[in-house]
Amino acid sequence: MLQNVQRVQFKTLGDERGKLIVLEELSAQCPFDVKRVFYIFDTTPGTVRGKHAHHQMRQMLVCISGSCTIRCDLGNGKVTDYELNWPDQGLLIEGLVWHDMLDFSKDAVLLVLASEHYNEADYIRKYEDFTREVQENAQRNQT
Ligand code: T46
Repeated sequence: MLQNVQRVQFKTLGDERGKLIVLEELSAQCPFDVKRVFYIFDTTPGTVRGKHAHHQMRQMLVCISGSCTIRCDLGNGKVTDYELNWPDQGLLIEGLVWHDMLDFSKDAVLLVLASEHYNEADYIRKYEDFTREVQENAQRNQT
């Protein structure tokens, strides 16, 4: 498990009629104030999305249908792939994490709960800017 990335197992409610999962802001299921929800679906086969990090945004990713892989890179040589393939699995990404989304199944629907409204200024889209910020943070934390 990478620092800044956490798998979350959601509590499933349900009965003989089926299953139900509740994601509420500031709960154990989602520990931040949710300002935005978006979802990614009908992805072109073989495509890789993401390829960025965020300065501030916290997000919970849930593949509510099908499957996909989230590749998380901390910019210090630590890279981990997380497969999401069931609606009771969340991936909480906080802090500086370069993330790619890939290996989408045809039926994949990736739901994202976000802690901030959309703001392009929060994106780090160049990998070298990302590693520079990671190094600056590490130096700041040492002093
Ligand atoms: C992330 C991953 C997991 C908006 O106008 N508003 C929005 O809220 C979002 C999310 C996107 N857009 C526009 C910006 C682009 O012109 O939609 C277009 C596609 O966005 P993007 O290329 O950033 O999509 P992904 O799949 O690479 O990344 C998205 C989120 O943008 C990002 O925050 O962490 O999903």
